[in-house]
Amino acid sequence: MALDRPVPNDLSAFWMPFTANRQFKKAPRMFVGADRMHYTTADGREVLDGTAGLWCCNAGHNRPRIVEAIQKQAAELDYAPAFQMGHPKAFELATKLCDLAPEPFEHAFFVNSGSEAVDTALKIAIAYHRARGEGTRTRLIGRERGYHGVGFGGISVGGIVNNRKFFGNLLNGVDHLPHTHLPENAFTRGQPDHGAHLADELERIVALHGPETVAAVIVEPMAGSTGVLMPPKGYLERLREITAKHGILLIFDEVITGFGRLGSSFAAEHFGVMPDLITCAKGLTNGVIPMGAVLATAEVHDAFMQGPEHMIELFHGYTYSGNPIASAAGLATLETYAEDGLFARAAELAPYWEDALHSLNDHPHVIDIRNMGLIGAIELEPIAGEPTKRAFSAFLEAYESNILIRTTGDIIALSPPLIIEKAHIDTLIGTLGEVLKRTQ
Ligand code: PXG
Repeated sequence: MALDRPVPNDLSAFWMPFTANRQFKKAPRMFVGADRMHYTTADGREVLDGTAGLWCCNAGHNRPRIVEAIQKQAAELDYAPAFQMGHPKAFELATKLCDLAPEPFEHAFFVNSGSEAVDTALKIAIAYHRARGEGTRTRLIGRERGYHGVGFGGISVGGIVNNRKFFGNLLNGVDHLPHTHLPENAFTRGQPDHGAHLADELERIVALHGPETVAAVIVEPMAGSTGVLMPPKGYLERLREITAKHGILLIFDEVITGFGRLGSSFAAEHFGVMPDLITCAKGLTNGVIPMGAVLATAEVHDAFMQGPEHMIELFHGYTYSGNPIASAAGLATLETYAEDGLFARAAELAPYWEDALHSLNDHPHVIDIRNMGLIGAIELEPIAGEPTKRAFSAFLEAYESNILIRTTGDIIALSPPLIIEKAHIDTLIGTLGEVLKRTQ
């Protein structure tokens, strides 16, 4: 079906994010429509979405409830000032979000992206200690290979080298735990057996600086962008134990793992480990309108609620925090998840997904396959001296074969909308298998 939508012939003005601009503009890959599990390309092909956009369209595309909510809200109240004023839907969404989140999370601070959620959480952590009279706790600890967006806070605690090395000195007072990618865990289904001991490095870092200087530890409970690394069994529990022992806040960055990806509302619930702050975004509005949130426990929130009542308690916020149209999209998204039972559906489909993925274990260049919930990763042996090239070729070949996959380094990451059917899984994995056979 050729769509009657012109594609501009001058692509030079748009400086594209995280994209090989010159390569793209020579051979553009344009989406012009989307519905449920498929994108429509400018040349009229239907492409099966193996990545939920960028890990965000968990309910699939063009969901009527969300579309209508946005249209209605735009006509009813387009924008309301975010500071010292309110509108009902932001409060309603905060309540629904906290109801959905595990029990200790009672408050939501709205932002517009995962990056903003991370910087907000880091600031809340530092200000929390200060509010409690522990102003020496300013140090932040992230992890090698961690991805926490692209703000200066996020890249400072993050551990992806290319996202850091071009940008100067970053925040000071930041340390990193070792990453958890161990070769002995290759081809593990679900959580790997080896690696809980890597959390003990936290003791060493804390001892080096003194616990009274450490504000927070931030990790992705399941590391997504670096190529999908599951937490080793016992690892998150150990991080929680050590942080609690030393009065350090634990932040789970759930920008990817929130909203059903692992078969539960949040990874905190899935793993049964409760942090003090959770960051989320993406699936909060099904990716349709930019929005994120930091979820806080009553203990963290209440530490700020002191001093004269006319005083602002936290000097932080964004023009678009809790934007009415984003709030309407968020509410409609949470309703869609509930109505379709999508989190339970992800859990139910996970074993089928796992078997399908691991059926690729004998394909050329495959050196590891990992999975959990409706997430999967296939790691390829890099071409000697040309890292990332093999996976990127597979990505281009996959796109030509009508499936959308995502690559990072030489790892293929898959994270389909949670509405995926078994037949779609067969097509996605079957086509990917053919692509791998053709990839040099
Ligand atoms: N934290 C985590 C854990 C993320 O995965 C962010 C923060 C930043 O979110 P924003 O909304 O500022 O982009 C992310 C974003 C990929 C991919 O293919 C992952 C992200 C974004 C784009 C691509 O792995 N994660």
